[in-house]
Amino acid sequence: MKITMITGVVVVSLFLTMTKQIFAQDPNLSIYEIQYTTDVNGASPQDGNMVNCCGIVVFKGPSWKKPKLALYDPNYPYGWGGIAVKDINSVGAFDDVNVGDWVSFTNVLVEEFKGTTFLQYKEEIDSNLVPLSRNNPLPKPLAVSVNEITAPVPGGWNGFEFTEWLVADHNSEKYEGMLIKVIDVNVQDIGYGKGFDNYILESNIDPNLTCWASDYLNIDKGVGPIYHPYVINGQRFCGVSGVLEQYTSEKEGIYYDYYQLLTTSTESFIVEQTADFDDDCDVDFVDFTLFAGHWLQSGCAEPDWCGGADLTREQPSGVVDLSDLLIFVQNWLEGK
Ligand SMILES: [Ca+2]
Ligand SMILES: [Ca+2]
Ligand SMILES: [Ca+2]
Repeated sequence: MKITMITGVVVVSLFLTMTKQIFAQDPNLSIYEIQYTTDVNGASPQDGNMVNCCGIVVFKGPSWKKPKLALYDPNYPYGWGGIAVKDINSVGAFDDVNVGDWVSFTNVLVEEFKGTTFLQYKEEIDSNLVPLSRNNPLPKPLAVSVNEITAPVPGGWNGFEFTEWLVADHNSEKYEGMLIKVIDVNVQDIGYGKGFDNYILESNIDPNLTCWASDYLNIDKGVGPIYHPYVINGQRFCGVSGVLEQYTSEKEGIYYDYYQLLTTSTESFIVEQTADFDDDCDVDFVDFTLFAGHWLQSGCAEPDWCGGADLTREQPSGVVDLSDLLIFVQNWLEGK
């Protein structure tokens, strides 16, 4: 009896030591090392592993959804530099986390869930979160062309509807979890995807190019509506930004595998590009020439504001001066 107990204690303590060692051996990985993959379906090579990671919070999901963050590694601005994190049991792990915080996670599980690579925060595996610094500058969303995150292709037909909405390839995978932006698009149609919460954004330059977007995590949408109020058929946007998410599932014989641009707030929608004076959604030398034509002009007033060159709309000065030039410069090459 005594020997059995002693053996038991030894086994348990050995197990604890080993478990501790396993935890201690969690690799410190960058987002890139977790996300980069050559897998045809886009799955992470770290799927199922416990890791330590991570980066700057660029998005925190709305309070009415399961707590979710989007993290960004500024060392990888052009691909494989973003990842989603979920507080899977909603234990309030992200309550004190804000956009702009640089956070470090230990013991989080890498999990492919419905096509997206998540870092799962779970108390039962001793996940921990430490904010390293606050108020880090946020990256500008990376401008990608619409066909880089191309919409799924409809296939199959059961007499009523398509039974497949599948992307032709997973070339969009490198943008998963990243803050990206498409330029000069319109809402071609709404009501797509598994939850009918996707809409099609069509390029105004080439209508053959389309991608899918959704507002289901948009913090300014509110709980009730499916879409942000800006999203109506035919609405043109100079830009729509958001975090890219892959979604795969099967529901009642309909198969889905698509990438959706998840808008994050009202600011995700650029209805008019500031400092774009020729209405082509970009800010370039043409706009600069138009701006310069109004330089030092005074008496700017509604509705023309000196051809729009009096850019300080919140506190209009009535003069086109340095404060307007500053705004112009801040928007230089936007939409390019
Ligand atoms: Ca994926
Ligand atoms: Ca991934
Ligand atoms: Ca322009």
